[in-house]
Amino acid sequence: MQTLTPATVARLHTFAPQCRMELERLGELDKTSLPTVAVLGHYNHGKSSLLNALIGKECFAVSDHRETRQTSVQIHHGLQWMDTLGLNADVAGDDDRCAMQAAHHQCDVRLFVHALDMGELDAREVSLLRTLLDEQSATGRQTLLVVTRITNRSSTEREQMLKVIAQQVPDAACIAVSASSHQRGLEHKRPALVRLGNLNELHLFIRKAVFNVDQVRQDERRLIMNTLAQEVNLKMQQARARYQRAKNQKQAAQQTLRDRFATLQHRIESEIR
Ligand SMILES: Nc1nc2c(ncn2[C@@H]2O[C@H](COP(=O)(O)OP(=O)(O)OP(=O)(O)O)[C@@H](O)[C@H]2O)c(=O)[nH]1
Ligand SMILES: [Mg+2]
Repeated sequence: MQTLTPATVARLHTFAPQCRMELERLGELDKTSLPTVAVLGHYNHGKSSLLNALIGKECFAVSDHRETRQTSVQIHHGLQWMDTLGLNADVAGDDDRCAMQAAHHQCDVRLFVHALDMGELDAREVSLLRTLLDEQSATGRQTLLVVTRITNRSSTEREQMLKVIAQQVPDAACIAVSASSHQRGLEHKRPALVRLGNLNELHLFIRKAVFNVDQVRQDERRLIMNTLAQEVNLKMQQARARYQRAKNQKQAAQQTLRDRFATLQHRIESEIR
């Protein structure tokens, strides 16, 4: 597979700064890393709890207030599990940019986490999900909406709210889970509680998505290389057009000078005669 040298990448950053996102993603794709599954979403919605339940170990800190302050990665079961900073907590700061950068550049499967007891998705969540789903259509990189904390509501309320959410993002695949029911069910050996947690369905989704990661990465790489090639071609065409214009102007100026010289020569000759 053709890879770009660091010098070429540096030149492309200067030559086509609008392709910064593509170049950064390409840098990640060129590192042959394990498939990466990331959680993303508003702060305190249960992202870290969900990862702990998926891994089966308390690897990420959980609390009932804003907790995760930096992107962190744990390797388990042959995958990289990435916890990101909660969105909307640090409006003036850099948290949202860091979380979105991680989601865009560093991971293969995105789990967009929303707590059911917070009601329907807000406008920001809808907009972020749409961005990720549009990107999924273009590249094949998977995004799943994971609605968590489902047992904090009655089953009727739960069904109603899930319907509303499905209408907000009709094209999103969605799985409803309860990380805490899953964990408590395992702790107290209660299979029905584990089933209510519904983590098995989520594991299945992740397994399928990860199975396709190599192919998706190759397709994504090809897509980015095509975009870069198109950008370089466009810049070359623009440079050629500028060169041609400058050449034409130079020829026109030379012709004007030649004409003036001929007129002057003619006048001098007639004055001498
Ligand atoms: N009832 C219930 N509570 C949950 C569940 N998942 C998480 N919680 C609680 O929700 C709160 C937030 O959980 P975290 O996992 O720390 O949330 P987070 O999204 O990682 O938060 P930040 O790191 O601040 O972005 C904690 O009090 C958890 O115990 C769940 O499935 N059910
Ligand atoms: Mg967290």
